[in-house]
Amino acid sequence: MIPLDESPITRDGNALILAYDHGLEHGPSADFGSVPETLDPEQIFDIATHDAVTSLAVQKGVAETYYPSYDDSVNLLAKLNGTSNLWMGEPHSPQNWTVDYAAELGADAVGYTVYSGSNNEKDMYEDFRDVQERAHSEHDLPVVMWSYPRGQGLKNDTKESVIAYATRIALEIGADMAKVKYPGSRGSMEWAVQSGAEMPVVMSGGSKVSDYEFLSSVEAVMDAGGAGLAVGRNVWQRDEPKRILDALEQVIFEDATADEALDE
Ligand code: FBP
Repeated sequence: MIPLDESPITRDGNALILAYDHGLEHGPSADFGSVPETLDPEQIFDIATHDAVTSLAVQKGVAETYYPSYDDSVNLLAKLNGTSNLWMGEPHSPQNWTVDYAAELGADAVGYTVYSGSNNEKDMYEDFRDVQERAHSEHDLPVVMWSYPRGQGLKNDTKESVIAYATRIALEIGADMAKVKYPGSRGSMEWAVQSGAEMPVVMSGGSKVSDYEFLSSVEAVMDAGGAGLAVGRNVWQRDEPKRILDALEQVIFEDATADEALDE
C-alpha cells in the first residue's frame, strides 16, 4: 500500500475532497435547484481543477462520462456505493461499481459509506471488507470511509461519543481516512481524531451556511488535529466557489484562521 501521505489525494498530509454525489443521494431538486448550473457535472469538474482540491468524489456514471477530459487536472475519488433518498428502509448503501472498474477508469482512491448501527450493518461491513481488501492488495488504492453511524437505534448521529465511535470503527475495519459529521465543537472533534489514532479524519461539509460559520468549523477541525474536509454544497452552491476555495486552501494547508482567510 502506498502511504496516504504519498497519495495525490493528500497534500502535506491534508485533504480537500470536493463531493458531488448529491444527484444520487439527495436528488436534483434538493441540492441543485438553487444554483441550476450545478446540474452540469462539467461545471463541478471545472471547480475541482482549483489547486486547493485534492480529489473529486463522484459516482460511476459521472466519472465515466466526464473524468476522461479531466484526468490530468483532477484526482478521482471513486465513490463506490450510494443510495437514493427514495429508499425508505433502514439505512443501506448498495455498491454501484467495483474497485477494479474504478481502477480501470483511473481512480486515485475509492470512497465507501458505512452506516454502523443500521440493521444492514452486517451486509455493509462485508461489502466494505471486499472493497478494502481489493483496493489495498490489487490496486494500492487508499480507501476513504464515509463513516456515518445511523439507524433506528441512533437518536443523535452527531454527538461526541457517536462521532468518536465513527472514526474508531473506520480505523478498526481498515479505512485509510474517515470522513465524519462535525460533532459541534473543537473539543469533540479532538476526541474523534484521537479515537482514530494515526488515521486521518476529515469533516463532512453539511448544508450551506455563511462563509464565516463554515470556515470557523473548518478552522476548529484543523485545530483539533483533523486532516481537512470533504465538502459539496458549501462550495458549489456558492456564487463564487473559487473565493471559498481560496479561503479553504489557507485554512487547511496554510494554517490560517477563518478571519485571516476571509480578510484576503
Ligand atoms: P456536503 O458537503 O454537501 O454535506 O456533502 C458531503 C456528503 O457526504 C456527500 O458526499 C453526500 O452526498 C452527502 O454529504 C450525504 O449526506 P447525508 O447522508 O447526510 O444526506
